[in-house]
Amino acid sequence: MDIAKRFKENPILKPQDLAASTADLQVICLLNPGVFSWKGKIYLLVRVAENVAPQLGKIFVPMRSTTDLLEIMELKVDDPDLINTDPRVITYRGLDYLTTISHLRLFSSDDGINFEPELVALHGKGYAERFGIEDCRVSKIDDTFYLSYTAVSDNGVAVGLRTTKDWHNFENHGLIFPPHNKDVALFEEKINGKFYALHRPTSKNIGGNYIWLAESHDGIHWGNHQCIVKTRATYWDSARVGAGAAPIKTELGWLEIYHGANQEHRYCLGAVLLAFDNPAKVLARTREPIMQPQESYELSGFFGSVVFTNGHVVNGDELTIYYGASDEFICGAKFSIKEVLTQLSATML
Ligand code: MAN
Repeated sequence: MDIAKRFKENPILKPQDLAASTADLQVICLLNPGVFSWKGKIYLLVRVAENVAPQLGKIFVPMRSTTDLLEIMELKVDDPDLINTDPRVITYRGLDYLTTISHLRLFSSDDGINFEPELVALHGKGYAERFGIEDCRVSKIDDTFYLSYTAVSDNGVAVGLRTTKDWHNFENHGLIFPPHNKDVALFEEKINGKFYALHRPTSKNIGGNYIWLAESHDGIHWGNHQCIVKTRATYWDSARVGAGAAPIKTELGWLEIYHGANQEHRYCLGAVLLAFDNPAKVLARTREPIMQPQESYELSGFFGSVVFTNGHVVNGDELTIYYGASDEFICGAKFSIKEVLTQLSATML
């Protein structure tokens, strides 16, 4: 059952609201913000996806060179070596490329609804981020913000980590999970002295797109990987599942809002509950989505029928998620944590 109370102001950010990062580019879509509250304000670290202006009969593929300069590969739509069936990704001569290049831009707000741009912009750096950086989770552990994001390049889809204490100086830790992996959310407190993170490796042959748990002594080097949440045949989350933002501490356990998609690439949100001192143990999982694409801005856009979250703020019982709608707009919605837990308790395993 959809129990989300969407902001009446949705969408709260649209591609037209932003200037492109350089004169050569246009902002095509805004997606999947990381979220945190800090010094009395709410911040969104928005994924900004760009490309050059479209031209009839042509496809442009933006990427960075090995020295981090912007390069555009130009293809003809009728090129026999081109497979162009997904607006997000093309295949050319057997290799996959993204149709936009993403970076991350910071916005702040006093009321959680009206957001103003800040000066911070993070771009891909180096060979593992040549196709951009995406869908950043922001977890605050002690006085450090951990930014775990999808790093895309011709080497694959991997997970990069940068840390900051002041949103001014950033330390780049390189890749913390090699390809193919994404959707990494660090728990915001240590459990029995160890860091924990959810991640989503993909296996193209045996296995699938499942949520895994990993542990670490320093938040950078990860081990003891355990597969904890799988796709469910015939359900709304039959093709892929992936973690949202950092798990939320509740009276019943760690509450994780996750995304699931079916074979038709319809993305919905669900919830799982993990045991406090052993988050590898799944206590409950919603059968139905707690949110599904239904508003016009969720049903049609750059890639329709998508609600996807990787950021939220918690205030008592009120959970405010920020989400990407149809891979184009930034929106917000509120949940009652009690209500989500009620849905979950019906499925206690
Ligand atoms: C998928 C989608 C895209 C994303 C790529 C690379 O195709 O999630 O939005 O750009 O993966 O992560």
